Amino acid sequence: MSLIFEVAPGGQLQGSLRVPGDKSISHRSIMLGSLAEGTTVVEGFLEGEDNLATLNAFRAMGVEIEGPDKGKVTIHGVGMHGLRAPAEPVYLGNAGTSIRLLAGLMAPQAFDVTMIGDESLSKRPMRRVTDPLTSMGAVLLTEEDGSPPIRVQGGKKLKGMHYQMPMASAQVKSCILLAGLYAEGETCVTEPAPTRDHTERMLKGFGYEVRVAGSTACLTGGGKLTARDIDVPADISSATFFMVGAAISEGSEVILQHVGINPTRIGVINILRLMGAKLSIENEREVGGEPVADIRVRGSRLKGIQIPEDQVPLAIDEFPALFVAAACAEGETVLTGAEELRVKESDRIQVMADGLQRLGVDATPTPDGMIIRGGAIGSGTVESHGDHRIAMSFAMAALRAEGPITITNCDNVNTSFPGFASLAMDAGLGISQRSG
Ligand code: SPQ
Repeated sequence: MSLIFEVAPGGQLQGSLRVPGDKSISHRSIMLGSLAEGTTVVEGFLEGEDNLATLNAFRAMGVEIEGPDKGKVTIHGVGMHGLRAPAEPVYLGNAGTSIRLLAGLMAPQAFDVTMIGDESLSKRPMRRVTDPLTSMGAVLLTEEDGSPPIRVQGGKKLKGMHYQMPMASAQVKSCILLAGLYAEGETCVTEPAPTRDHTERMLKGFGYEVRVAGSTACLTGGGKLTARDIDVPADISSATFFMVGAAISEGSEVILQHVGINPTRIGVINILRLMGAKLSIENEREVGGEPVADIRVRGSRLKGIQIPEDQVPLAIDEFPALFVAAACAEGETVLTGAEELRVKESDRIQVMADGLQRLGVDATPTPDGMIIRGGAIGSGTVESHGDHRIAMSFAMAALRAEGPITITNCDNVNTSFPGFASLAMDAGLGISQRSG
């Protein structure tokens, strides 16, 4: 039995909404809070399954963590060397961020750890982190094809290095920097394009010196983290479903409250604006080292565009929803330079192309992107392949569909957006859930 979304066609989105906390920042708050000296209180923590997996991993390594209770988590940090060997393999569910960042943190520990995940995580590539960690002196074993489990052998001394990342990945960058906290000397990571910088910002917030110059971030191992309180903004990746939903449906108007608008995450805003969306950023402010704003979106006629490649890493998780926007736009939208989409929770190029075609949309997958010609969206059943972002994107497509859309295998929406269906229903989406 799995969760199925049934979404009635048409309608509008209205209202002032607050989507749950940022998934990337919530993961990092548990990791750094656990290793800090002192007590870290986190507000706005995302109580999604991915973040709970991270939280449980640190509990299993001896960290006392209270909550979550309505987004509040209190972490009693154990210091850089206070973690204890977990009694069992650490289960990280669907969370790519968790396993990859933890690989960096586990590699220098004194004990062995095995990290496992669900069916989707067990297929995702880990060499992107195990190869550079091995160069630093770590010993990590994966399956022959580089997929999890990751078995980390403890007791290794790491040496700092300068790593030139072959792909734009915040997870790889963060993994190496976190390992660098324990390494001898300096660890630097140079990225080929800007990626989300929550790790660097949060490390600085915990009092750790991170030197950023251009595309390179460096730190020196052997320091300590000092506890501090964290206010997690609403996740722009979750807000995206409502931004796209409002933009594609005439008469809609939504305000997304308190959304994180870190410049390394705002590709979706830039791309929707290029497509002609009526979108304004209001009440900009800074909360705990991260920029935050309210985002107002009104329904409008969108036009197809060539998506600038420099926006790709800044909108990497937003493409399933942006493909739906492209299907509703006038003319052709072309995405290139986004081959990373093929190694997410699902192959997001193929799975979105299959679903859109199923609904009668002219969508052609390419090795590194997609070509979509906007037009009518039909009706039918689409398979989410257990990918939360695919499920929520097709739910929003129903706003412009000619008939109902059924989406199968939606349980994993809870990994990043618990309460999605009820918030969407309150905003006006004709969504219901059943198991089948
Ligand atoms: O954690 P996970 O499963 O990898 O989650 C995803 C998502 O869609 O929620 C990717 F599938 O987000 C990643 C994102 O794509 C979260 C992330 C981070 O917090 O550092 C970075 C991005 O991944 P990458 O591989 O580009 O570094």
